[in-house]
Amino acid sequence: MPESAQTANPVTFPPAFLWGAATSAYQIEGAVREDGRTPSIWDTFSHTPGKTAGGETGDIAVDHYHRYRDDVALMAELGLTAYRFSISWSRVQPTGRGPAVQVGLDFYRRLVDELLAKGIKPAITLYHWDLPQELEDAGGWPERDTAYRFAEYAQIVGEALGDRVEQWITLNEPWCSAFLGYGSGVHAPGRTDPAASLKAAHHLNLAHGLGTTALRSVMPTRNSVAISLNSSVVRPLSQTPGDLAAVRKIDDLANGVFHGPILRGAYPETLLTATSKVTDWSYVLDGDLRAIHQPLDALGLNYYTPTLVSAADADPKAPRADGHGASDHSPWPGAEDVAFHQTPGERTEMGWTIDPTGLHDLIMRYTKEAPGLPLYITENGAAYDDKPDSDGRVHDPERIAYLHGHLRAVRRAIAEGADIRGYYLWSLMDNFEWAYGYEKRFGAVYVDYATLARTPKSSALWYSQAARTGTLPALETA
Ligand code: IFM
Repeated sequence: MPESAQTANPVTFPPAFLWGAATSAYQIEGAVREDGRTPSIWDTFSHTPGKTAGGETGDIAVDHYHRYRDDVALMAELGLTAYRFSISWSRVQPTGRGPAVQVGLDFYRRLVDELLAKGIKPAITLYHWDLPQELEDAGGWPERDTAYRFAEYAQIVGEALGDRVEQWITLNEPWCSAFLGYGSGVHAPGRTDPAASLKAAHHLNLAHGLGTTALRSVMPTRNSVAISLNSSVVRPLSQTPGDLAAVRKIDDLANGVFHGPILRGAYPETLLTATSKVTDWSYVLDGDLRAIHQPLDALGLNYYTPTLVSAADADPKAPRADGHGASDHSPWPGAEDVAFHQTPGERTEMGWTIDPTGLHDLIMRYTKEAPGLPLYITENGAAYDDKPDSDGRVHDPERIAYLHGHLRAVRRAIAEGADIRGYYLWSLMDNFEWAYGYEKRFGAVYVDYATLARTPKSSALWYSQAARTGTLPALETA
């Protein structure tokens, strides 16, 4: 729709729609050695030479642990109505097992109280990739016991915060934990073992199921339990049978491996067949699928860009890598016959093509596949090379255009019947972007890494207006 038409037809959201922003513990907190916190796999990985850009770590990150009050005040000034953050497991349960450290839980109690006092709805993610190192030393996610440890941790946090936090997310993007962590090795713990990555995926699913049950055993029934999946929108390069088979394979490995057991109680047969040379799935024990297939209260969708694939033999020179970081090892076990392509169009600083139709398609897919399940966009956003002007302001029109396009796609899906309850912009502020270190800025708020001063970018002001009015501001006024 041209902008003039958009001004004539304002894009307005339902009154109860949540306007949020998201972060995660290791990316923002810093204070990695304070108050009894022990190393997580990301501390170990980022301190291993060559693993992150410039050897950067989350040691200080953006010092949110000490500045959380100011950060919450900033969210309130921006008019945000929701905030999604994650808990650092090793701050709460330093060895990954046994009793909780109260001082660790106290930090999150204070954060939640601050949010509630300002009328901002907290949404807790229990696991955003930072496994306590001690659990990795005991085998990590390929080890079944890690799922039981997660359930114990979920119960501890549910008991401590379930009285005041209604929205709960068990895992963030388990695909990344399993396949970037244990397959391609570009994420912590940096292992490159295709069989272990599938085993990790199963134990993450089991952790989600057992964690959901554990949370519900200690929390008021009004609370909502969800999972955030970075479900890929997989598209074929052409309509040939080979390219369509490539889509099936990647869709199973990106999506079906999680939503199969979680939403339907079964792994897709096509996934089991395609990976049969990599693993025999014998670690899926009797009762596991029942434990995983818990009714959900909502589903979180994280979306950035679509994935374009073909059969490898259609284009032998096409890359086998997919934009998830450089590695000689593939994060797609059993998919050596699939090639990945760059979707045409403008890209963000991550090299990810900007395509809001992917978000619309993703929402409509789950609207069909999980009828009646409320959806949240738990992450969406873009990295740009933002720099302050001479006046100290940070103008990021590209990010405004990105948010505008994607929020319009959300609104279109609502008009077509999708039950989307809220949107969490990734990210509230610039932060540690994993293997990319601090090079990629996803924040709506700019962070000066020398002083740690926060400055809302023009996108934050644009989003603030949307949050306050429930209507997307026109692009030209931004
Ligand atoms: O920064 C990450 C986040 O931790 C998980 N989802 C994708 C974001 C951008 O890469």
